[in-house]
Amino acid sequence: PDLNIAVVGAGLMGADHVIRITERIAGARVSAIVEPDEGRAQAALAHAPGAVHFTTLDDALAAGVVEAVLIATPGQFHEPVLLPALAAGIPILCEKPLTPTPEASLRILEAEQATGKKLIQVGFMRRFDTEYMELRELIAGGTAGELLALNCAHRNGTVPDSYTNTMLIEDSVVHEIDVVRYLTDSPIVAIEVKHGKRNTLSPDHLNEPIFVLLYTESGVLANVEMNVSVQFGYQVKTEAVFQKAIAEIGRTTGMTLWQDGRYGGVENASFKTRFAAAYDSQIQRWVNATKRGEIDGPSAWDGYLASAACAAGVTALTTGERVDVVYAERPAFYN
Ligand code: ISE
Repeated sequence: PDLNIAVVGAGLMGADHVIRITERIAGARVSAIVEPDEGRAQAALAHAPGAVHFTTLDDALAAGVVEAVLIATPGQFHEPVLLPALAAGIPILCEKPLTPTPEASLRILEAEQATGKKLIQVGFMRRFDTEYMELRELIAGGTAGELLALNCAHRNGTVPDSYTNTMLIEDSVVHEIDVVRYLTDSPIVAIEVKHGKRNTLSPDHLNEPIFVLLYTESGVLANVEMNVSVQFGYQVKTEAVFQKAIAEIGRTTGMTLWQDGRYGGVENASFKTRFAAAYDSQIQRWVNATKRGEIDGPSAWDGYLASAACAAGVTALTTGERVDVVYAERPAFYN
């Protein structure tokens, strides 16, 4: 029987996951849409046959129609949804960030440990992108020599008005914070942020692009260009510098057309298309794992580590100094 999933938050990402689960994921269906905004809820319901609309997760849980939860609200609203979902003891796929602050993430870790089971998987979907996986294997395999540095570019065409400066770190660079650790298998020990020349096409309240240095324990340094007003489209690329080689992932793919003295192709407009295959694989593997009572991807502990690094990143954003990351000790539960 299909796993009955409540999708909480039917904004950009939630609405995309509803379509994904209905059209592409095997062994699962959307049974509930939890969304306070009526218009968004109705739009999502059109892609979720048989699903019921609720305004809170508690109502959906009380109705007995939920076996798993996919949380896609903005990050600051994750904790109030995670806690009742944990209390209900059901599997959770939580979009990144787990929570914006490490203090909130630690509360989530406590609540998860109290259930006795790893119920939370965090939506760091880049770990399911085939090129990131290939690069990780190349690094671990050693055939290119030692990895020395990573040059990362993370570019959004535009961002909504609700996007703030701290979200440059907590909502966007959080992806590199997780994936650099995943690629290098080494924790991030310090972060430094520099501001570039401000893009006057940015919303007035934003000061970007920024350049973020992620120092890993292994000595590998990652440089991230974080740019959210670059207008032309959405692009996430990485160049890996090895002792004996250079590897590049994230090049725009698709048809190249030569015509009228020009050549080119179509760039992604959003993460929804750029990472579509990664999201599909992430959700399918999560659904399959729930049936074994497991998770199959980054855990709440990974989410906490990213939040702790983000806290240092937010300090670095305002001071321009190199800031050390402080981590709590890992509970045996997460070994
Ligand atoms: C957004 O929330 C995402 O998660 C995207 O993957 C990221 O590229 C974007 O910068 C974030 O705002």
